[in-house]
Amino acid sequence: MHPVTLPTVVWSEEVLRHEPGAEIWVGVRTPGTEVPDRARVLLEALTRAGATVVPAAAYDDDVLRRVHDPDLVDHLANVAADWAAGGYADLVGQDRVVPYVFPTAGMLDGLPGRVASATHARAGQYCYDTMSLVGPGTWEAARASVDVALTAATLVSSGAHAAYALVRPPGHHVTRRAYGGSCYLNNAAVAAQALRDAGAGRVAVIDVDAHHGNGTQAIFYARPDVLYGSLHVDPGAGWFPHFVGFADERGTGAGEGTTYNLPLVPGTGDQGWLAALDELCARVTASGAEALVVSLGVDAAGADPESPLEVSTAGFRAAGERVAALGRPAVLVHEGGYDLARLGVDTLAFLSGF
Ligand code: SP5
Ligand code: ZN
Repeated sequence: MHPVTLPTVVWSEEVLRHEPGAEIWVGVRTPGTEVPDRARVLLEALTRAGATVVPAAAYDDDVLRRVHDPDLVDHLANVAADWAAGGYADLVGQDRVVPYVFPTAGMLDGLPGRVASATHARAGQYCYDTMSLVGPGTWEAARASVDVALTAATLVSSGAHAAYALVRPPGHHVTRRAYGGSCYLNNAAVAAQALRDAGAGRVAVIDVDAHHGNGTQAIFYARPDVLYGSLHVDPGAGWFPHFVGFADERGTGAGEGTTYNLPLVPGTGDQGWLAALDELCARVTASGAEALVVSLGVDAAGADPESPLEVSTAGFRAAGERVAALGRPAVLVHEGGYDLARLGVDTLAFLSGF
């Protein structure tokens, strides 16, 4: 047996500090799925497999505040403390930040957006669902994940062929100024921007998470220098994020033609999933991208509670091989994967294949 060379793993203990506590889904409080044990499982699996683990370095907010509206960053940095100071835990029995009203385009109907004075209303200005709760450690974990992603990007920009950012909460659902989908800051988008800043002429984001990365797509939708390609369960078949991730979304303006969506029918297994990945890889090759960011979610796994795709461990390994065959340096950024029994095995399979 050959020893497998794994990408360097970048890690911070701080990612454990986000405890969503629950998700409010169609009005019902259900157990949170994006739990700290996800990161523990991943660290354990990779350590046991002999991966080199390095600590994240601290970065300033420069890249973060270019990828996101600084107002979103400030909101996330402060809202848990505002909620605590507002006494909501005692007043309403809710110690997490949960929005209840959303100033949608339809509500405002052209009027300017105002800054709500009430903390419980302000929560809906930056969050687009009820499933992404904010608690006392959410900001610390999300911000640490950005440092992990930036450290991995620096390793790759400095000559490493690959580095794996072991992050949570995940990030690919976060747009320029709105969070949701169990995500708070867009780690993959930050990594892509950092690779561009370090000199990569073109960067391709390959998103293999079971859900469409609507946030990453939105951030780069009009940009020709960062491609976004995704395979995911068809939002048109009733799956999150429901409103975005359709095949006819192809970019706009100077970014026209640099977004590729490959929605898959529920039940798609290795064969269909890998065929879609092959199509995406061909696009990436044709684009001339010099570096890659992989949004590595493994929730396409058969038993995952959050997606109806049916990818096997062998499928994840084959996917890692295909992405490696692109021959480009890659920052691998963790996204979803909620079956704790498969999360470590499937992620290790992808990374070993790579
Ligand atoms: C990063 C990522 O994989 N985000 C996925 C977010 C999708 N969440 C959709 C949730 C749909 C309802 N799930 C019910 C879970 C009950 N706890
Ligand atoms: Zn997902």
